[in-house]
Parts: sequence; structure tokens; C-alpha cells
Amino acid sequence: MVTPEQVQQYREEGYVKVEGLFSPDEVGELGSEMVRIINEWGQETIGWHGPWRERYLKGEEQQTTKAVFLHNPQHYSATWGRILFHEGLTSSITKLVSPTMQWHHTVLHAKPPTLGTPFPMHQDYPFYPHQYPHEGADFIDCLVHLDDAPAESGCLHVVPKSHLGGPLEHITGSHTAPHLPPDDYHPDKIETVEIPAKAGDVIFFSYLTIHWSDCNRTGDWRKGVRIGFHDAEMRPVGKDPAEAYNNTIATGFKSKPESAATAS
Ligand SMILES: O=C(O)CCC(=O)C(=O)O
Repeated sequence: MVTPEQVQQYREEGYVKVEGLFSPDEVGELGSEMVRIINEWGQETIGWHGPWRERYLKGEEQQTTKAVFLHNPQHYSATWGRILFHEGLTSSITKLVSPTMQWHHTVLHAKPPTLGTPFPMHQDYPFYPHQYPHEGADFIDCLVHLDDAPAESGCLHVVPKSHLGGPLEHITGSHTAPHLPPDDYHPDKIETVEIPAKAGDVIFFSYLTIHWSDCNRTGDWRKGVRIGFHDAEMRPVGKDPAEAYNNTIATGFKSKPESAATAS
């Protein structure tokens, strides 16, 4: 469970790893269900497209990386639906962020063996820009490890304290997924902290924390599932306060805001 020191680290550094949050039995069940989902519904791609590849990969590797990305595993497996209410996960986000947390997304980022794709430096915020809150940044990403993720497997790297700088301008467009300009933000230029992890560990990080990861060069899969939650009071910028902005509440109770229309 999350300790007060880990809460402090999350607030000050923008990330924290909690070891063994999922038991070996839980990881076994979640992992085998995920393998079945990948086999039946998954699709292999090279990962994110974009010119950033020339800066992160050499020669033919720019075109030969492998990835399986898949949204909403709970659409295929009840085991993946129940995870949103996992005691260890919900008690952790309650302590790290807020007592009432609304689920936002679940996405698999799997790096297949041999040449699993890298991810360029980015914040997660520009993936949901309409979500940036009026007050605060109470949006947390939880990277649940289904496999061991040693350094050589392309584990997560973060830039400590980068969440304190707020949202940054990213390169966006139909040709790529949002990423920071490699001329200014690249592992050769910016010091990052490498976070190797074991299956069952969860890395919690703010959606404003700059992060990236390298290729998986091992012979094993590196499957990680990112689950995003935010304080239930957060609303998309500019959304009419009288309009509902609801999704599954993972922990706590969402009270009706005073600004909302009065129910009969
Ligand atoms: O899983 C990784 O290696 C990187 C994941 C990532 O960049 C993300 O979840 O935004």
C-alpha cells in the first residue's frame, strides 16, 4: 500500500513506483486474459509514426519496431472491468490524488520481443487536451506491469519534477501522436530517471510528468497497461458546468455541483 513517503514523492517528483500492488495470482489472471485479448482482438503495428523516429532509432529499425496497442480491455474481459475497483489501486489513487476518482481510460501498451517500439518524450496531457482542469492537475496515470520490465525491455523513464512546469507545447498532427520536439527534448539532452519494474508493480505518474521509454530488446514481451483516473470534479475546459461530465466512479461518491441544474 502507498506510504506517506510515497505520497510525498508523488507530489514532489511527479511519479512513484509501488511494488507488488498486484499479487502473483492477480497478475497471472490479468496477464492470461490479456494474452487472449491480444490473440483474438489485437493488431500489431510499428507503434507511433512520425519523424521523431529518425532521432530515436537507427537505420532500418525506424520501420521495423513492433507494438500492440489496445483500448478498453474491459470490453472483452470482465477481469479487466473489475480492475477499476481493485482495492490496492483505488486506495492508492485516493491517497495520491483525491477521495473521489473518476475513471478516464484503460490502454494496453505492449512491446513484443526483439524490437518492441520506443516512445518519444511526452506528457500524457496533450492526448486529452480538453481534459485540462481549471484548477489543479489531479489526473493520474497508473502503469500496471503485467511482465517484468528490466532496463533492456524498454522500461519507463521520467523527468522528475517536470509536472511542476505545467503543460508544454507538443508536436501534433495526423502524421504522429503528440510528442515533445526532439531538438529540445531528447534522452541525449535531458536527464531522466529509469524505473525498472517487476510484474505486479505499478508506476503512478502525473499526466504532466514528462516520460519516454526505449526499445524492448529482450526475447520477452513487455506488456504494460495504463489506467487514467482524475478527480471527479475535473471537467473539460469550457464545458458548460450545467452539463454532466460523468464516467465510472472508481472510488468515493460524486456529489452534484452547486452550479449544476437542479434535479426535480
Ligand atoms: O509503457 C511505456 O513504455 C510508455 C508508456 C507511455 O509513454 C504512456 O503510457 O504514455
